[in-house]
Amino acid sequence: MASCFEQEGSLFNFVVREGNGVKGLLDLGISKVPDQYIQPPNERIPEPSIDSQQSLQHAFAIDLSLLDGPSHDQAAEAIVKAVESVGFFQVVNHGVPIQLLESLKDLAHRFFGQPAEKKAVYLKAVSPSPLVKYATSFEPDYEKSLEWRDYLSMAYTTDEDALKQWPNHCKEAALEYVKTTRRMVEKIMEVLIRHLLGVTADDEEYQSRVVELVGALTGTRAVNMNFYPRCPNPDLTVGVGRHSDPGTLTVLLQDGIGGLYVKLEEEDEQDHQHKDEATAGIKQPQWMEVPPIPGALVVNVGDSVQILSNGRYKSAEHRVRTTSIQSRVSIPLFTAPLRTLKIGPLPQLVDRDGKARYRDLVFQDYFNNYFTNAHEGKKSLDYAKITPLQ
Ligand SMILES: O=C(O)CCC(=O)C(=O)O
Repeated sequence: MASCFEQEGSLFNFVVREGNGVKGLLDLGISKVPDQYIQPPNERIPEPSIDSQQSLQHAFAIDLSLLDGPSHDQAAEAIVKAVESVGFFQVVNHGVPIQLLESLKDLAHRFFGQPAEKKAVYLKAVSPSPLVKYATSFEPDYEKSLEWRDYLSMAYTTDEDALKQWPNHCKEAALEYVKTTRRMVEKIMEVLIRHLLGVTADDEEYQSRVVELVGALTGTRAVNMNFYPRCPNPDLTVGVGRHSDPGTLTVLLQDGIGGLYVKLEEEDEQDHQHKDEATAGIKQPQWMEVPPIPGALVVNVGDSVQILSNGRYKSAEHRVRTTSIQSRVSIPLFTAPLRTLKIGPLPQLVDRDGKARYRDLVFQDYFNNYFTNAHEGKKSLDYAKITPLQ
């Protein structure tokens, strides 16, 4: 196998430019990952230890249907607490049909199981639609080591565009996913915004403002299908490197393989007042596996929400470990602010906190900066951070 890629850049061309992806590499019968996939030691993900304490704490899922009944306040409090501490939680009774979730996972396997030439038609340089992109790793041109993942990205504009331009074999299910997740995303964001403004669900004066803000913050949507082929060296590689998402909320469907990790944030002087017992007193970064729960969806908060909340809410830093046993799929639905929206800390919070921790910026600029860097934890937020004068 090694002889296939002796020439400088030939592996990169094979995997990235010609669209064979990691799947194509594995199909060559490799028994060891090529050097280009070996991560520096500090980025490697150790084999999971049974740290029952931490995974148990977050192994439960919030019943989202409770938001519509007499237990609204308890469910809302659980959401706020999760977002103030780690920036992620899982939900059940979310309103997205379980059958749809099952079929999305099947369709992802079917898409990536196709010969490379069928997938390569969606490589960015040749894709028949600006809405559809098939790729590998994250941003290979900016990365020192490649990530062990192939993916398909489908940006949503209108139902009509989706049905015309998204790949035939998954367009209907992916569109249904966009539609059926919409209400749950709005409900969660309404809870988060009301809490920031200190208003209740029956406060009619604020209701239309909250709805309008949530609409603008979730106005951009995209569905991805991630494929992590089984990997001969999970100890040396990453499926996805440490990162937070740039947008608002991500809803993620994962299969039963496991491997998604969320970081419990390090202790940060500025953040003391917003800690809860889940993360209080933690000095070193610790990672917790997000256990697959059948029928549940994972929700995580993106950088835009951390900015808007002046740091009260945390965007979740997460990463994915590879596995040698079976290929894994996940299907995230990304929601983000409208590209033209100016985002910045809510003025009420700046008044309350006495200072803004982030500057106001147009979301498109944040997005462009995000996608011209390799994954590097929450460094993406530096673009918006106001650094105190020394
Ligand atoms: O596959 C996962 O569990 C996470 C995927 C992810 O972080 C991403 O697509 O940005």
